[in-house]
Amino acid sequence: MLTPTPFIYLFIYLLHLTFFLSLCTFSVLDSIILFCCLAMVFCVQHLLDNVPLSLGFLFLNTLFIQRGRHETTWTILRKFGYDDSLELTDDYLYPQLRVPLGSSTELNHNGYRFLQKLFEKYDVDKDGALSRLDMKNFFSVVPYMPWGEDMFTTVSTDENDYISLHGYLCQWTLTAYLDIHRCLEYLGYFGYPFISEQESQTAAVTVTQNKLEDLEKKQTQRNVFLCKVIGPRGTGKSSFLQAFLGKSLSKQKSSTGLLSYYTINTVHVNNQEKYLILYEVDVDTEFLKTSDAACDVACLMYDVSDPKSFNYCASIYKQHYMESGIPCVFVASKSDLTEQKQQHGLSPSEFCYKHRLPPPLAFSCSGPEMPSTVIYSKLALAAMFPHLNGSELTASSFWLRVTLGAAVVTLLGFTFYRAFIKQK
Ligand SMILES: Nc1nc2c(ncn2[C@@H]2O[C@H](COP(=O)(O)OP(=O)(O)O)[C@@H](O)[C@H]2O)c(=O)[nH]1
Ligand SMILES: [Mg+2]
Repeated sequence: MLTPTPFIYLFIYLLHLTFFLSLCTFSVLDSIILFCCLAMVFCVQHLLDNVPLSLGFLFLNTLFIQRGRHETTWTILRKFGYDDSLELTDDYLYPQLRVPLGSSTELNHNGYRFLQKLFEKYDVDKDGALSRLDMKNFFSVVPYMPWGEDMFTTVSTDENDYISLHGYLCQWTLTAYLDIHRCLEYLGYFGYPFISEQESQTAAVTVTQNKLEDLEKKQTQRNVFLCKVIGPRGTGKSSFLQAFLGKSLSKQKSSTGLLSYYTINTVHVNNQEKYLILYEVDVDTEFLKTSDAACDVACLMYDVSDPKSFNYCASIYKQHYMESGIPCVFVASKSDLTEQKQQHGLSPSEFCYKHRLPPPLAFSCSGPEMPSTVIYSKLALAAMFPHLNGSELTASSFWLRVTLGAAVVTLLGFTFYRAFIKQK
């Protein structure tokens, strides 16, 4: 057996390199290259027992792939006895990422840039949307389709019901927030580390600071917030979620797709664009554990035309949110209908006043026009600044006015006093 020295390794790799760099520009010669490549690999492997050739071998195949000659790499692999069922290693697909309790996961600039480039690559007709066929091609490198039919009611779509770039980025944001390990796996299948020249998929992700630290500092760097929309069945929660995607009630009724429990879109808060996730919760089916209440803002929804509905919201608030520190916003849905007196002892406004909550926000999506987005921005605002609940905001502006008034009175008093002294 030959004892290889570092010089021999270098010589072999240089030989590989020179050979391929000089020939691979001639695409017709691919088969000759392949033949020589295999011959060389076999010969050298035969000569040098256990010599680690994987680096050179990978380099050659990377060259082929980069030049769009994928079939050559497949031919090489088949020559070595592999079939179509190649699997990536778990180490590669599932890189370690620690997400401490109280932190969340978001895609960062690297991640969005990579995903946008992928979108542009698969948007063959360049119409700014992925058709069903584009989507199928897009996910052909993943062993299973990660997003189901409900994706079309989770994010905004264009007039053909195709996924727009905005909707696509929203869907990725949701995946990164809800299941980061799944998200890293997909990024792995799409070749993120190689294409973006990063060590692993984790470079596309940011783990946010603990929420408690945000609360202490009264500010946050987060870009994605979760809002639970809670209320009895029939209140209009699903409609509220779909209205967030810009669909009025009549438009919602004309679409037949499977309704998602999640929707995600962007909102503007203090001139910043943030992602807001809405998650629908039926009070009668969920809320078995305290952890079910966890979110960045709770939207407690009652139906103005149903006298019993506010009772449910009030009891959920008292049981799960009153002491939680989670900001709560009451929403009076179906405000286009005649308001009925709620059976609860206090009226919704009195209840909110008593608990130092902002007064209920009226909402309706029954009109033909696109539903207003104001209410969603208010929810995101409450999520971003949990320490400023509505009543505190009102209170602070009240104290601001008192302070300003006192300052003006003092100034006037001082001016009169000076004038009086001068006259004397
Ligand atoms: N008039 C009116 N009806 C609404 C409005 N929003 C939803 N609905 C209707 O209320 C019913 C229940 O709505 P849905 O969103 O399914 O309630 P969920 O069970 O809380 O998800 C449906 O028939 C909707 O058409 C609204 O703003 N105005
Ligand atoms: Mg529903």
